[in-house]
Amino acid sequence: MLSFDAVLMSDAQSEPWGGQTCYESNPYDAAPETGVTRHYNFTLSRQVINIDGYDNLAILVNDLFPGPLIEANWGDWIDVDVTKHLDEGSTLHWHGFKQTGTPWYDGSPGIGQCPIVPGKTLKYRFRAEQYGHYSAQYADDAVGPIVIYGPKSADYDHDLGPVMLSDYYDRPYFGPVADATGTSEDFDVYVPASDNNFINGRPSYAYNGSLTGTHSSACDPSEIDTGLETFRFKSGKSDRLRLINSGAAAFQYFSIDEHVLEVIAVDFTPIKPYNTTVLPLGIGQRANVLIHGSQAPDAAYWMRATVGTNCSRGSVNETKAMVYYDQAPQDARPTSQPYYIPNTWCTDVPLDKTIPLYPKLRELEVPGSIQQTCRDWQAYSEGNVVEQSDAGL
Ligand SMILES: [Cu+2]
Repeated sequence: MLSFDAVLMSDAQSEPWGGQTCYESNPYDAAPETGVTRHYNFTLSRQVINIDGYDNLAILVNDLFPGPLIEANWGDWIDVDVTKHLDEGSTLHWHGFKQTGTPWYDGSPGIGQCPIVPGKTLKYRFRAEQYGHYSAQYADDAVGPIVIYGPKSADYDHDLGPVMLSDYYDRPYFGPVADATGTSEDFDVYVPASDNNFINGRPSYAYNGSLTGTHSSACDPSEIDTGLETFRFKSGKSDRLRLINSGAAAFQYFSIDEHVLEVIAVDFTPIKPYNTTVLPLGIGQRANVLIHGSQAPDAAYWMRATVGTNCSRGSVNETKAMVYYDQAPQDARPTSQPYYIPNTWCTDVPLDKTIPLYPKLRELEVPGSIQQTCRDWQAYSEGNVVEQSDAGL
């Protein structure tokens, strides 16, 4: 079963961008005027969910975890009516969107907007200026995928949709956020320890029973057999996966045993395709990969999201999903072995591997590789205290 069956809205193939291509049109500022608005209704509420054996008072969008998929074509407008049934200050952030002309809808509380009033609705309205995929983010599990369809940069047979890799916390965000932004120099304090790791909101390790409260070290999670996220490949066909690190703190390495990943886009930029077996993704990063179904029709493999433990901490450092070819028996548990994962200091893919297809983007100056070293947001060495009732923008 796929978590996001709705991927590929019915008119995604109408290609309203006309003859524009990834090679000749700037993916940053050439969005077509489609005249189309995609409308969504989101309701935020706190509810107890139990995904991995622990009761967790989570914030959900429309009672779903992960939240619902948003889909649009490049150039469309997206309207989201967000109704908040929560007593705490909250907004929704649409990660990856430029918000040209609509900075107040970026969803940063105290900066771009005041928090939504409890019981009230705020209409966010912004344009799909770029194409690719993104996530709407909020701590405490209110997170969902966004897919914007645009000119194709590579041929493939099926779009399997979003694959969200995410750390998970069986406790409210207040504690981990306080630890991460505090003054401690202790790695075991300022790097919050996650309780689990998920692929599309599904664990492959769980705690035993229906537990509440603080984890004790005596209670270790163990591997489970049911409820794992599952993907179906076809022998001889190629599939597109839209990877998103939608987590709060954990650096992820994505891999599928015995399969090469052809990377065709990173974040919102189509690139010259390159091959790899293990793909690193920092928080909020996205990548489009093609899998060429090179294995036998009855084969099954593990897909893995492995946490980079040199910069992230957690009780579960690897989560698996199942990949079945079309004739593989559904009850067969894969026995494949992982690729070696170079657990270095959580660095990005070297920039000489990610060459944009649109030539002008190659001329931009880039500040070297990205490292997860930033702990809090500072301007001129001063911390920033946000006044929620007086948004700065
Ligand atoms: Cu963002």
